[in-house]
Amino acid sequence: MAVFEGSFDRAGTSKFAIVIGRFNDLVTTKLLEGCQDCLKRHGVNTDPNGSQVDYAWVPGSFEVALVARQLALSGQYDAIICLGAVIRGQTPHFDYVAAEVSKGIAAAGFQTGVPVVFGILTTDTMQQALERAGIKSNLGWNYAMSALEMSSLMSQLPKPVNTLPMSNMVPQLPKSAEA
Ligand code: INI
Repeated sequence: MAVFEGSFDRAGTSKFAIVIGRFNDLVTTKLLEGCQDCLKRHGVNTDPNGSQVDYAWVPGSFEVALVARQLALSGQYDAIICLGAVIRGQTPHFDYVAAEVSKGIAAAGFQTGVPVVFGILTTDTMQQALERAGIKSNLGWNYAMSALEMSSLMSQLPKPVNTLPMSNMVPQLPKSAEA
């Protein structure tokens, strides 16, 4: 029998996409920097003109999962990293955005079989978010580590023999729209 465990030594050949929310970009650009720093130090070429990392900017965290799922469905990436910052305000808006983005990111991974990393900060204050995006530590680094580990782990696992349940979850175009 086997023990499956991700390693960090095949990063030089892996492909990643990073989806970043512009909302609270004071925080998300810092998460991105931490993420890129980690990938670079593990041998990944993070240049957007290179062949290893693509970037997709979206308006806010609510849109992250949709784009992550589409990128995952392309079959071009070993892992997708989602970055966003949802910060509690005076209204319940936070709860709706936080709930949808977490469910959406989980669904994107389940539906596609591609690891989709949940790099969305959910904090009560901007101060707490900034502390986690560079002032004290930078969780962007941790999210990149998760992507490296999961892409390596998934490549080692036995391949699914029956993909029918998953393909059922991908919406099909109505016949009339196909021609
Ligand atoms: N988007 C965020 O990424 N973080 C937030 O804190 C946030 N708040 O609080 O409103 C936020 N809202 C925008 C949302 O993600 C969508 O972009 C918008 O609703 C359009 O669909």
